[in-house]
Amino acid sequence: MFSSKEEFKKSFINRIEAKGTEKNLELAHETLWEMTCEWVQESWKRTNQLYEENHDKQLYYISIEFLIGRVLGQNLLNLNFYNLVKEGLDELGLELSEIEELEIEPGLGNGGLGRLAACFMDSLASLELPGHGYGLRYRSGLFTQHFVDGNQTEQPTKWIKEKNNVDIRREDLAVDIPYYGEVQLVMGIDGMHTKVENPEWVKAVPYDIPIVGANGGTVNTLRLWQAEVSERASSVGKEYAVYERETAKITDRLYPDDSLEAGKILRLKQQYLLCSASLQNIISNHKSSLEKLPNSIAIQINDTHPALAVPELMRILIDDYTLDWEQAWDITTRTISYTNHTILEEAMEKWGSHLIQSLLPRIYLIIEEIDRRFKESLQNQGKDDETLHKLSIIEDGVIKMAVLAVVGSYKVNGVAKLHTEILKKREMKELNEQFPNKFHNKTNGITHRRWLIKANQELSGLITETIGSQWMKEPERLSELHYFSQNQNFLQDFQEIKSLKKEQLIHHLQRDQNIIVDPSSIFDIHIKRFHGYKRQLMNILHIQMLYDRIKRDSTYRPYPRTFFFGGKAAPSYHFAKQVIKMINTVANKVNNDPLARQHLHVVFVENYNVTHAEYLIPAADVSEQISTASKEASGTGNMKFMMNGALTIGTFDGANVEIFEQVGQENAFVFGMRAEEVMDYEKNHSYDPKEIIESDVEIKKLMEELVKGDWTEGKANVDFIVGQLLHEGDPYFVLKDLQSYSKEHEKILDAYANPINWAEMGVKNIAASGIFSSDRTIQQYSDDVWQLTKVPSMY
Ligand code: GPU
Repeated sequence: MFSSKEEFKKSFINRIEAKGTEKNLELAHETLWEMTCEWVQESWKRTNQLYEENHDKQLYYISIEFLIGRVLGQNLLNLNFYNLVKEGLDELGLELSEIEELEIEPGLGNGGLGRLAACFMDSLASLELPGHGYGLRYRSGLFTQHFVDGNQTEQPTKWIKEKNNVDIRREDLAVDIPYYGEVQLVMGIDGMHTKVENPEWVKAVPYDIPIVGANGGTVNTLRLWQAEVSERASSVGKEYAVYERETAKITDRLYPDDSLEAGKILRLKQQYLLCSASLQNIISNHKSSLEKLPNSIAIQINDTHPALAVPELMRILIDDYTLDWEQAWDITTRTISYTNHTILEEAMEKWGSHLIQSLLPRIYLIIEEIDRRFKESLQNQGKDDETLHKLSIIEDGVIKMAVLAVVGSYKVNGVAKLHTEILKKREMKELNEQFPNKFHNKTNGITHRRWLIKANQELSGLITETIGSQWMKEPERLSELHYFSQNQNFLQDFQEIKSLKKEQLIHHLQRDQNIIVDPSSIFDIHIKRFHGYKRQLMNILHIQMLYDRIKRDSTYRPYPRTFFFGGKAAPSYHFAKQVIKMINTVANKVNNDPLARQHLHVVFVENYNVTHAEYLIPAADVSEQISTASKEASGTGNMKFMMNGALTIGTFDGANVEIFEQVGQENAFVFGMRAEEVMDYEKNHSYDPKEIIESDVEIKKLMEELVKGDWTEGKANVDFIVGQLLHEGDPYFVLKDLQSYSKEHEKILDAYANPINWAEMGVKNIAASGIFSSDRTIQQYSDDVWQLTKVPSMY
């Protein structure tokens, strides 16, 4: 450790010189990384020692995704070394930000769910709570996206390097995972036991990533499993080379395509490896007092991908530790809790029984027994067939993972108030009635350390100058800014910082993708995964409307706007890919039209990821949160924008509802259908987009142009878009909400015309955003679900 800039510089130079090679940025990165690892190491060791000595209750957060983003800068910041290192390097003629740019971010997640897990890790460590993550170490993270003729192409992202990786291999903690085999009863000294004979063993090797909390005192662990051939695999019933290949595939990539059976087996193998390896690892540390397990650990499963944790914990307790069913069930259902992240029917995981039965025969028997006992108890309570059907875990040869997760957990939560209400009143109504105290809400949050302190150091600095630094520890104190929302000097400073962040984004995009943007335009940003319900299509249709208005009406000359898009489509999600293609086509047309270009600019940021987000969000004036009401469980991008002073244009969906509640609807742009309305239309099948088209001349004209192919390139593109809007009945109510969306955009222009007023609204958003820190979310989980105790790091 060092305590001054001079010491840092000395130590840095010594190390560089000891390497004796040519000096370059790469070498500086390597050196700084090594130094950071050493600083982290000390606290990591001490944190683990403390946990062991005190027997503190530990939380384990199991998730198929952890979208952690770049690590170096965030670690330096949490260690409180960032500024010192930055200044030290400056004096040596090096730019810390350039060194940071050399890090390839590990894309171990798709979007919101994975980024939430990463924010939670940061908050747990920062609140000095004993909470760790378990995930998978995919060799290729989320694919790299490129556009070729406007179409998305996908390339594997190799993030693992030869050396200096962010994680540390722990060979000593490897465990074996059994697949296939035959279940047999064997006689032991204390009676009959179940055993799986001749399984195909795969070794799971953990790689640990230190999670550095604020001020560097607490360092928790994110443990990622990698599949490898097992030493016990000599007797596999197939050719060894085939076994080797199949094994390597297990942790090869995130969400392998599961449209075919082989892909389904692979996903199931991943899920089981994650659950079994994590639970074996957890239990090996607690085997001396298994009856007390619910007092010494809590396990949170992040959606249903890790729902096999329920039968796997049962298996370990019964088969490996000879507990009887009742005891094991009691322990399991007081240890595991579950978070639901969606009500979209197509996203609810279901597995064919035959798949689980053949790949995981013992697990299948346990699920069957859980289901049998549950059904028996329901029948004893006199439940009708309809209720039995809703509550069954196994039905018609299918296993419903969400029901398994609810039955096997002591607490179940949704991720925003509206979402939890929909779960309780509709999607999981019968389950909620059966287990009235199980369901609760935990509105998502984001770590203000990455999304404000790190991503917007200038704004953080201004906030600290204005209200002191206590807000960093207690983000709800951002409310003290409210008072300054009338202060002209403060508003001016805020505006200057916004301009600066715009310049930084422009510089970043120019370097990365050779895009040039007008810094004085309104930055209107729509970044998230591509999905029908997120309605990127509505945004681009609106841009077409604006283009038409500019062309048609010589008095319509709106203030210049740059519409940014960013996001990836799942490789097999054809409709989403067609929307991407269409946005690129529209961008081409609009950006190359000399008249329209003076008012509109469409920018599609290629390969949207955490790093791009850190540039985009602080530069935003307008945050697009326009999902079909009821479909977005929470959203978390919405919170990041708000915290950086962007104004939201959004529907009453997910956490938007709570954002509007906090900041007041007068400081946001709210439009569109309510969740109730959408769900009623869906229930009665009573929405007909043709009625909208017939009754609205502007939309009618737009549709005619679309059909003619004015806005698309290639027949497939027209067919998909028109097919969705017309023949498939516009399932996400794009046309229905289009005019109210457009009106709200006009209000944005009016508001922006008064810059001081606009800044005032932005500041009010920042002031109201503290509650959306994931520190609040994590504290609530801890109080209501996990019952963790703070372990002061004494640092
Ligand atoms: N979400 Br299910 C994902 O990112 N991936 C998933 O597989 C599922 C949900 C998202 C929700 O769509 C989003 O609304 C929410 O904010 C986020 O999870 C975190 O809860």
